[in-house]
Amino acid sequence: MAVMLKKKMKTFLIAKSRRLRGTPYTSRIEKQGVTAYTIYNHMLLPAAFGSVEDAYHHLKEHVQIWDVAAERQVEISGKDSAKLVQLMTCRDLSKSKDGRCYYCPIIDDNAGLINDPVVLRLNENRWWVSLADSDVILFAKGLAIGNKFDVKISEPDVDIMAVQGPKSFKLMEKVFGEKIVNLKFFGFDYFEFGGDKHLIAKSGWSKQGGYEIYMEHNESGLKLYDHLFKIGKEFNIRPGGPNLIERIESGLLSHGNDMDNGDNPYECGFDKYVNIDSDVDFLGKEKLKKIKAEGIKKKLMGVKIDAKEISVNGSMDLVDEDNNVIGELRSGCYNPSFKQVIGIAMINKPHFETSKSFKININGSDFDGKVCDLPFI
Ligand code: THG
Repeated sequence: MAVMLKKKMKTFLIAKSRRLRGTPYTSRIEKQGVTAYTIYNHMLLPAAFGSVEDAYHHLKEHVQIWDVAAERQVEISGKDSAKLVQLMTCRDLSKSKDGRCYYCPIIDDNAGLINDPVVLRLNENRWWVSLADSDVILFAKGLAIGNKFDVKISEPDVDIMAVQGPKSFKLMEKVFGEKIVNLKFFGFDYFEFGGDKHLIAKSGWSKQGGYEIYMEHNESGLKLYDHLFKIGKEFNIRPGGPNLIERIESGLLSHGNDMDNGDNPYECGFDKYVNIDSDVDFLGKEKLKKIKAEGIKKKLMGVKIDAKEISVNGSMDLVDEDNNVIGELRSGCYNPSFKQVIGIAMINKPHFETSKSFKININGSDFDGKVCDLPFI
């Protein structure tokens, strides 16, 4: 995942190949100074343009454009498309509306998380599932084949650029007028630029506000990318990417880091996206009822650690005063506003209560920490 690249840390080049795809924006961001990539859905995702801490302060004050083309779409269309999308998620989509986005845990028959995408209802018979990092297209195809559903499943050429930060509203208003400011959170509509209509949603993987432009027309879309940088100078615009510091303090979860197929939605605090009492049919429903009745045995919580730096790659044990493991740290970084390390950890029962203290070993030394609620702010 995104890391703070310290001088003392060894760094390595990424060997690009056909299997590890660039995006339509790659040549641009490489001119604009990208310094680190992570891999997401077999694609390059910018993780840093220099200091992640500088980018954090900038994101909270100004506006950034992010190449998040790695958030791939699975398009599901056809007569049974609504049935298939519903089968994959525990969120009740029976009252969903065209032009709306829905954050939807995708789970398997054992209620293990497979992904946590944003689902866009283009219309009743055409959906985009905007993915975190796992191969949902294969899961969807398997389910469609097994159930003999009448659907088409594809990965369309859609490459999202996100416009994030408090000044994103003024910037986008300059291009698209007042209508775009009035878009509801998680609503989307089509906006004209360069002779094409572009799907734009009020959404994004930060809590600083902004939009996501689902680019389908590369010629006008890349003109829009360049145009935003040109007219964005007065808003101190910069290229960026999902910011590790900001997304942790905002409690935005990262599939594969904070949770994976070994965790269920209740353990991840997704209760409001679980509808076991509705009559819709989805995988894992019976299992979820059982989990609900029995209660969860671990829970994602926030942690605050009295340390000035950490690099989480893998899981790190959290132990109590008797050296018993009480949970594992899954993401974490130094936060300059909290002036300590904050992170996201899976805490075992019965320890998942706020203020529970623990110790963690970082580079050979023990540090004190406390469990807290998510989000941090
Ligand atoms: N945008 C789009 N696709 C994506 C992401 C995105 N795919 C990958 C990844 N991000 C999926 N994960 C998330 C996690 C959180 C949110 C969106 C996608 C999010 N959550 C809000 C929150 O938690 O407050 C709102 C949730 C809600 O409305 O219920 O935005 O960012 N296109």
